[in-house]
Amino acid sequence: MRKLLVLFMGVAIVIAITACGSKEAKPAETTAPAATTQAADGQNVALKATNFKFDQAEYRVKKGQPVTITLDNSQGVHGASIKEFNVKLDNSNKTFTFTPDKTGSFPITCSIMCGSGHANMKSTLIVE
Ligand SMILES: [Cu+2]
Repeated sequence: MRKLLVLFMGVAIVIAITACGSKEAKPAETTAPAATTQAADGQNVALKATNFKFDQAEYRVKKGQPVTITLDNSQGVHGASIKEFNVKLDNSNKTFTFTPDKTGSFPITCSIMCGSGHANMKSTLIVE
């Protein structure tokens, strides 16, 4: 009876090791091309957020070229949203790359209820 138990445990250990092994082989997915490679021939917009504003009233980019937009919360906890281009940034998702396919002025708003100045926390993305 004892031998059977030892054998069973041995099998369990082997299964555990092979299961772990297959997990470790995976992280290749996370090493997808970094945003910096796209930034080389693209445009960068850095939104610096404080209580209760973004550091610029407007940010200008060009149509048809990739834009990497980044949120930097230097004071408080804010989010940034540009509905037109499905941009939704916050502390757990600080950067996003998209290619604006139209020109115009698009509102950038704070997407997190951050306090008394939240409603006034607005800026504009201008696509030229
Ligand atoms: Cu807010």
